[in-house]
Amino acid sequence: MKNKNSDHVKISASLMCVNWLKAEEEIQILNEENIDLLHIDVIDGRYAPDFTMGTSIINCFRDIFKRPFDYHLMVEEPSRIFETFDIRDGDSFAIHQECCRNLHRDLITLRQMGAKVGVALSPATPISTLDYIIEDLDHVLLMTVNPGFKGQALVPQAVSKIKDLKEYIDNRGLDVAIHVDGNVSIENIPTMVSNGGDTLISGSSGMFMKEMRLKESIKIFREAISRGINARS
Ligand code: S6P
Ligand code: MG
Repeated sequence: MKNKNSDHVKISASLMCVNWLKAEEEIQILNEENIDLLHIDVIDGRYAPDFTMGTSIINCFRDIFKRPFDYHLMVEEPSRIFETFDIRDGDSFAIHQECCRNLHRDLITLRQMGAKVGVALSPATPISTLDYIIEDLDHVLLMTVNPGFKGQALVPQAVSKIKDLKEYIDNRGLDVAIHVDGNVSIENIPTMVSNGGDTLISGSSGMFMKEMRLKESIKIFREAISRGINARS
């Protein structure tokens, strides 16, 4: 049986939410604190508003962060840019269901390039769009805000969607992890975890907060995860 909720909920820290004026220092803290993954948002200004980082920026952090990269491509037809990434052992990519005319082919291509693969769903995209593809995935990235900016308000119905997705995966006896991305705040974390989140994307609302030191917010973030694990049935 797969997707048994384990007691280790992973944290994937969002690079676009670090304080860019002291980015290296903050990444070193993520290493010291054993943060599992670095979440790399790539936005094309078409599928989602704004632009984030290209590989000249992303690759600056390649050797600083000591663990795998967790790419999230909010890009129309992302296969156009797969070749630009320096894919290393353990790296994963989530590509949007809404952006790929040949989703299965794109996932196979990424796998052949050595990456683990996931599909991202925007809040309004139904779970049923994963029919016939779920068996091929390592993870599903559920967005709990609309793709684009940091610091957005939660889309509340996307939190119950985590529970529905967990049931969907368990009913099929699969081992596909659930990643939760968007407004992962201290207040929202326990429900996101008890509903079945396996990896949380930590951004501006739960980890990179102006008024709190990073080490302190990581501690509080982990305590909120523990409350969520304890609340699992
Ligand atoms: C949003 C992107 C996210 C953000 C993160 C922001 O399009 O996919 O990964 O970086 O969610 O976090 P927060 O806490 O500001 O919502
Ligand atoms: Mg993201």
